[in-house]
Amino acid sequence: MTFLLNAWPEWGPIFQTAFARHMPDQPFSMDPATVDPDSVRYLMTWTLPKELERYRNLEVLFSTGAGIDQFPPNLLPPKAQLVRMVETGLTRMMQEFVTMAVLALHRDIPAYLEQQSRRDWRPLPLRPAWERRVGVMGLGEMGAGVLEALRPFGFSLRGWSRSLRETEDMLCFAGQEELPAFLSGCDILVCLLPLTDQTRGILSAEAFAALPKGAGLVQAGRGGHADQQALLDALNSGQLSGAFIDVTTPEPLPADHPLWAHPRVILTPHIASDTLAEPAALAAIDNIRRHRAGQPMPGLVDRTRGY
Ligand code: NDP
Ligand code: OXD
Repeated sequence: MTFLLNAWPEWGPIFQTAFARHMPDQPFSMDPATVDPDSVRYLMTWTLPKELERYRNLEVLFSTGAGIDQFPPNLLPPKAQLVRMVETGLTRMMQEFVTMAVLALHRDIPAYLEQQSRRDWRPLPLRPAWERRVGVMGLGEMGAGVLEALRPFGFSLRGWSRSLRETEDMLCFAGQEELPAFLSGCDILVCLLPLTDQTRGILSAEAFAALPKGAGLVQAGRGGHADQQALLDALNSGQLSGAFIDVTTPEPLPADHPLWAHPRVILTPHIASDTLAEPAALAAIDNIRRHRAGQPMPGLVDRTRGY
């Protein structure tokens, strides 16, 4: 019943300590060369290891991240359950990043950075938070966490998901048919969707055109959500007044890609949030306990939905 960790070497001692303290009966290994492949019941990894098919008795495949789109569906063991990372540290770091980006867009920081580069000292019209509409695509662990963090600033909040939410303190939209209505009221749009067949390319020319003129964008989902040419066109035409882009296709972008040098873009190397070793170990231990007891595991992926 081994738990095999395929991750950064520095995670090893942290997991070892956590298992020794909280689940001493659980065999733990980081070494595919010495582990008995038939004993591997649990595997935690970011990408699928090449020897995956040796683990014939694998029961749960844990992603070290919130996303599972890095796992090619056709290579996944058909019987293993798939669990993505759900832990509060990951959500809290995303709350920090998106709050920082939304406030920066709200207070026209991309425009002021451009003005500064021209030594242009010129105040732009101020707009209070209660007159700014912020919309979040994806209302899961990340999206819901971000909305909670934005609430105290008094923005007018809205959210879009696959299934309709019932909340009193924001406008909720659901499904493809309500997407244009949702987008038309987003002065700042935050993308926190998983990448699936349904969401690939969702930040399209049509979507950007549906936003109010001069909207801001925070793209922290996956690079595959955005049509990058449509994104550039929207920035160049002023349809988008500024963007924080944390995820791209490919990562990193080629050195000559226009997004690197765009005056209205703040580009970060996929750091909106990240999983830390200790909470990841604790999340794994909690899930193994639940799995052994036949209880539902937080982060269990519905393979038919793709997230
Ligand atoms: P969840 O699975 O908890 O939430 C996904 C949300 O997206 C749900 O609200 C779901 O709707 C909605 N959704 C899925 N498909 C559609 C669709 N076709 N149309 C409308 N809404 C849809 O995921 P998390 O919140 O934990 O993570 C979301 C994503 O954030 C990750 O998959 C990853 O891409 C990204 N991420 C990026 C990081 C970074 O550093 N840049 C770090 C961590 C995550 P419903 O509620 O109806 O099911
Ligand atoms: C994740 C990520 O999916 O860091 O956790 O992108």
